[in-house]
Amino acid sequence: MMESALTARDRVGVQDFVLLENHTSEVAFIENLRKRFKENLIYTYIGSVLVSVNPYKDLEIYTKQHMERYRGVNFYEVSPHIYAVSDNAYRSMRTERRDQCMLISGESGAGKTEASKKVLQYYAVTCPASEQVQTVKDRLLQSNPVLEAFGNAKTLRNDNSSRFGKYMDIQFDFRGAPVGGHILNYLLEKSRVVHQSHGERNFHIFYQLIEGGEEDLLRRLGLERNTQQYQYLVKGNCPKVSSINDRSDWKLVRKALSVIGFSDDDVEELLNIIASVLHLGNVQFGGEDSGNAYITTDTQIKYLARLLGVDGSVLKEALTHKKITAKGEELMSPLNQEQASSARDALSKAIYGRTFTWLVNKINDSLAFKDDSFSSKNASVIGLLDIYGFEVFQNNRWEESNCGLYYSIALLCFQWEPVQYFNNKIICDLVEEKFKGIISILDEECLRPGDASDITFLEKLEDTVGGHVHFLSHKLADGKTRKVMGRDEFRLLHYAGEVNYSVNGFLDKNNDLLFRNLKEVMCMSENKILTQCFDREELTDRKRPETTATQFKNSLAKLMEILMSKEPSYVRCIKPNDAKQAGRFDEVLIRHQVKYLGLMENLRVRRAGFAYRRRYEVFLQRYKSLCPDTWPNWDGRLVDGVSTLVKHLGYKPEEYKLGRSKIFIRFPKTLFATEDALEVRKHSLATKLQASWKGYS
Ligand code: AD9
Ligand code: MG
Repeated sequence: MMESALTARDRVGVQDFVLLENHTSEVAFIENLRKRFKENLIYTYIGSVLVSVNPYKDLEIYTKQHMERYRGVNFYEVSPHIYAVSDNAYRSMRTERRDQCMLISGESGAGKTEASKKVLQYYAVTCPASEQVQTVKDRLLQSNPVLEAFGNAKTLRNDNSSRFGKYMDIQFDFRGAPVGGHILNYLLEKSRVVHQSHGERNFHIFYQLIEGGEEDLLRRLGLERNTQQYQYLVKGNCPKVSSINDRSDWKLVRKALSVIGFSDDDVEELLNIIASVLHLGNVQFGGEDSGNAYITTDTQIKYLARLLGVDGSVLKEALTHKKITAKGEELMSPLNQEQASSARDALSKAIYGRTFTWLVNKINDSLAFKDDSFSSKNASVIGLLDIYGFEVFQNNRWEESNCGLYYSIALLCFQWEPVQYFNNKIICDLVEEKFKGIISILDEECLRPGDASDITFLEKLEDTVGGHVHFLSHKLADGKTRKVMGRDEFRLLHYAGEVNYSVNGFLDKNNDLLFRNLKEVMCMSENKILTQCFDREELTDRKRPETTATQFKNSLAKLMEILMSKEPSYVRCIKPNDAKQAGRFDEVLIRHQVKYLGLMENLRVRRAGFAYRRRYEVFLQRYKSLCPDTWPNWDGRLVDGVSTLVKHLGYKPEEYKLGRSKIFIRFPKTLFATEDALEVRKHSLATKLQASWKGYS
């Protein structure tokens, strides 16, 4: 009898790592993941933390029936699932009246975005609905394809990689119905608009429009149905992706835009902008003998003038000159070819980036809470955090790398969860501390006239934070050189591991330069979206706008505040292989992720002190069949029932404690034995049942 329970565990592993016999062994940890992965059991708990391994195939585990199975059921009564975590957060929100947040982490392609979509779908299906609520649910769901079209792209690691960070609040009313939502977006990877690495693509929307756009639409926009005609789409040499159907995605996105409440006018203006970016990319420059740039592609300017609603000749001049002030007079100083190309690219990035922010705002308007009888202040909230994935193995170049310094600051500063954030406080201070932190040194160098460069920035860093135990560069304290490090890089020792940063391009990227005269042209645009994106105030404001790093630091601080006010649940996503293939479990890759997701630490924390805690009713419900006094029902106080039950099971006093509403079990071994007993009982019942059935037949 005992053997059959053990055999099952041998085959499918344990569903909670806390139950692993050898809990300090990484090998045992990974072995358990492997067993489960092989059986298509992609979810496993570490206590209440959900670990998820991307199956890279459709498992039939997200049906309506599955949702029903998890609805209102306690965590441990069912097998691990993202729905169980979703339901648990929902119930805590309802019963304890505490706002919740779900922090989803993992490297690029590990399944964070898919997980957050599953959570949203779960609430959309299982939460109560009225007609009005249905509209909100539809809009919440449809915001995804739109944001993904404009903010996701095919990268080497993920065919649908999120190139922006996203935090989404779902607001619920007192009946527990979703009545609104709000999205915060972070750091769209704008550089992708003008350049893609080999094997990668620009944002999906460009391909969708060209492949799926109706004939007359393309004609109006002056576009050809051939992505290879556009400079901004050929850099990665990757027009088609086998897992993506741009044409049918176009239809989905078009429909989603309508559901969210975009008018035909909005859509038209939006597509005018998308097409303009493609035309801008095709604007080419020639060089006069003097070296000054001139535009060789007038057709593009014609389209741009019409689509953006600007004066063609003003645009032409702005693309080839920069306005300077000399002795109180404004002069147009000509740019050379290279400068003109970067001015053009800066404009494309600014247009796309700001339009993306407009899009998020517009979606927020449509998700905003509209019930007069109930204010959003009274709403309960579940927040979903899905920030794009990271890579710790590579050298991190600013923004260009998979994550960039931006992301790494995020990695530095909150390490995905508030608890670890505090542990990581030292590094946070290193980056943030007002006067000598890395960001303020960077800002200072950006503002300093004269010879400021990426290298002087690094030197300043060495002078000010060089002695910090979490900071390394090629310079050693005694003036000697650390040979293993380049002269243009520094290294930070994060909680998750060491990360090298190359300083090349830091200053430029931080300035995010868009020449003033190009801004002026955009402020004159008649495109209704762009008039909202480029505010004339910006031109009059003499104050220097905040640098990108500072902006990010501030928005991150705000996010931290939001997260800290909520009760967190954690989902840790693991990518099983780099080939995006089903059934492949690459141990080296997985071991890395177990390390930098801090899973062994999670497990250790979980097992320290009382490893296992359960509410009385849950514990009793699950194990009552193991004791004749509590089976089939216990009539008395719950605490007495639990006490009777554990005494019957032979728990020793030092093995457990009875709290106010929960039982705390010190050693997983104890629980392990109880689980086994349950398994054995189930097995013997099944055998008996089978025997009695045989008797009937
Ligand atoms: V990135 O940091 O945005 O580059 P994510 O978001 O972690 O990354 P994503 O959710 O986009 O990864 O998942 C990548 C791909 O894995 C998806 O497009 C699916 O093809 C596949 N995937 C992920 N999760 C599941 C799942 N639960 N079931 C089936 C999945 N396939
Ligand atoms: Mg993603």
